[in-house]
Amino acid sequence: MERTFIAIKPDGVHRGLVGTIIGRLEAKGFNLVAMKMLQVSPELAAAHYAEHQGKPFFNGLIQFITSAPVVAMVWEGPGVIASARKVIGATDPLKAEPGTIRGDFGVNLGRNLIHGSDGPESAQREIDLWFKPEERFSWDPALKPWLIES
Ligand code: IDP
Ligand code: MG
Repeated sequence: MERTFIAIKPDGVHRGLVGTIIGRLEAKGFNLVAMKMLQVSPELAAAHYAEHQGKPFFNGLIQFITSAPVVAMVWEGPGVIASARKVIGATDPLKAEPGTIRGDFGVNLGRNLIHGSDGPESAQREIDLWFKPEERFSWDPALKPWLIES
């Protein structure tokens, strides 16, 4: 079963949207298999956003993501990597469709509330970066037969 890394960024925490955001992923039918709140170190931030090193927004992004606690999670489900990106919406909240998290709750690119892995390789890399194996859980939701046809 596929897994993806999701983080509620400092703006989502400050704005009291943690429950709403988690609720959307739960309601979709995905399965929460790891979760913690943490203050991100500059080292973790730089490793997480390594692909953006050197871009004009990089320093501001690192400053922002380390400025207050984040809620880091791993979600599991069929096709969860691409589907969670759809639930999250386009990077720029002004371009994100209504019904998506960014489309419904954001107005600014630098304050877009949530991160989601963009593919299988980044998902694996980010899960390994943020969570030790013993912090991840494998469990079958009681509703599984009603979510997934066997
Ligand atoms: P994604 O989060 O939708 O995958 P990326 O292009 O990977 O988008 O960018 C990572 C994060 O960097 C974005 O979520 C956003 O917070 C920030 N970011 C991207 N482009 C800009 C920009 O042009 N200005 C400010 N922040 C940006
Ligand atoms: Mg990205």
